[in-house]
Amino acid sequence: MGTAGIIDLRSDTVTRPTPEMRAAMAAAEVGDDVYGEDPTVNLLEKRAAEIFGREAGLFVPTGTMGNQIAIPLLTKPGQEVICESRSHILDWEMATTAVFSGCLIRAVPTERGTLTWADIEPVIFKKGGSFRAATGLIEIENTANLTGGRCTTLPVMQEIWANAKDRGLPVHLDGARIFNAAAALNVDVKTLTSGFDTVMFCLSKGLCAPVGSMLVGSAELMDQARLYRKALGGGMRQVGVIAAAGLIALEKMPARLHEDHANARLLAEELSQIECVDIDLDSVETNIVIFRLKGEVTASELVNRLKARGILASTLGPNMIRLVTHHDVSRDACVKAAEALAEELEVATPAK
Ligand code: TLP
Repeated sequence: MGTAGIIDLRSDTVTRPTPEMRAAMAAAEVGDDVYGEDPTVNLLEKRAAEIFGREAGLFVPTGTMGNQIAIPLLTKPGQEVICESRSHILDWEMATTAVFSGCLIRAVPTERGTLTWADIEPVIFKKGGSFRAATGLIEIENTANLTGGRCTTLPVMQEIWANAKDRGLPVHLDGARIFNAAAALNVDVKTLTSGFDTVMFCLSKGLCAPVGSMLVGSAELMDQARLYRKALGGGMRQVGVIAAAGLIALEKMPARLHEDHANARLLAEELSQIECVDIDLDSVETNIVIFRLKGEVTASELVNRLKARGILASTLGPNMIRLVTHHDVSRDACVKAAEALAEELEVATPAK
């Protein structure tokens, strides 16, 4: 195990497979998935498509690959992809949209960190012409990771889908944490994603699978997606050993995500009591807590002090910290982390 006693709040990507997953992995039936012959992968793809109400699904090694396969499926080189200015596809995917799709990202800053149709409409450019490239795609991230795990609600989505359809524009979902959004909004994932052309979601974050994400959409798009996956080196052979964990992630793990959300709220509420912490409690809708330090302590200093106490957190900037709750940090561990944060920051804040 090696990490016993560590409270790892850096990300929900750190979750380890559950004992049930490990048993299923050991027992998985496998075949060569590049030939379409891995029964466990085929079942996972079928179940993902059913749960999201789609014709087909594709198992991919990472969320990044899922997004970066969807973009060229829905665009042509030389087009623009509209997304929020702190989107994962812009800041955390190695400029692959430029490299593999030949598209430019049109980043739209918003106060809340999530797009509405009112944010999107003014930046759409459909005509093409001698100067500016035409819009090819709208991309939505739900939940929005780097703005605190905020959700885009169903009515906001419905307005975007309806208007995008009128304009003939496809819409892709980076739903790395769509099950967190569904749990927080109390809407099933099928309804919450019904108007997207393609949906990517991760099995490997809060759902605890060791590896893997899914892309779902029409059978025609998924046939093409399979070719792009191969082009990117994502043909995975006897990968049923991993898909077996993915099936448990998909079927069983979403039901417990509200526990992670309650733990994030606990951390956020404790943090809001600390004088040198700036936190917007309303932004904490799911399992991500982002806050700023107002005093002299920098984010990296605080992260180092926490690390010395066995608590891991991420910096998102000189004064910004991210904590992510998940299956492998219990309520008690979150209480401990909140106490440690208060102690470190109260020591750090000069007494009045
Ligand atoms: N997010 C990771 C890091 O890359 C930042 C994290 O720790 O949160 N979309 C979203 C919204 C994501 O948060 C992530 C991963 C991805 C896509 C990419 O997934 P992977 O890591 O499987 O490529």
